Amino acid sequence: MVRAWYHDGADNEPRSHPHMMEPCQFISLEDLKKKTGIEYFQFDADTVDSNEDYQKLREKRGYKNEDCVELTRAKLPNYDEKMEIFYKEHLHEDEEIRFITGGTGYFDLRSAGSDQWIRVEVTKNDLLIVPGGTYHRFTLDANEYIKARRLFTELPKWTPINRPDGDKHPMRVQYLRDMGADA
Ligand code: KMT
Ligand code: NI
Repeated sequence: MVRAWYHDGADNEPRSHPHMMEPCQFISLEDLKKKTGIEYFQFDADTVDSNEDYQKLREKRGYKNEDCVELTRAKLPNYDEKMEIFYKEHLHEDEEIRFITGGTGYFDLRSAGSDQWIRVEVTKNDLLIVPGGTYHRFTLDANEYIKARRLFTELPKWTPINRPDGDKHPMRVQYLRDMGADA
């Protein structure tokens, strides 16, 4: 089940720590959407290929293709290097769609209005859509394991554009405009 909270802002290691504030300030899914534009869905990962709603979502949004990643030291070549890249604050031109089929991890998303980090804990069955232009980063938690499907339209376009290079990107400008005063 997905949960979200304001990150305590401490950038010291370990990044895999939950980094909740004291007391923890949780954020509802509704507020998460208002502040970051994130969309959230839940599907049973074990039966997803025969799930009509999942197929409809794929069709409606034009996600024709998907692949699968398993992030864990033993299986991923250049593990440390890849983890560094995922954890650098960045944005993409396209949406980043991740469906978690096993394990756990954290997506950190910048609130569009206040620029605070919001930490989203993902577990099996969570599907997140991070809009193009959203500054974000990803880390594994202390379990150091996640398995996810990555959905995309025609070709995967996950080139990370790090901050501040993304500030002037047309998708960033558009994203901030779309988020408007609500964020
Ligand atoms: C990304 O692009 O940040 C990732 O693929 C992170 C891991 S997927 C759960
Ligand atoms: Ni990304």
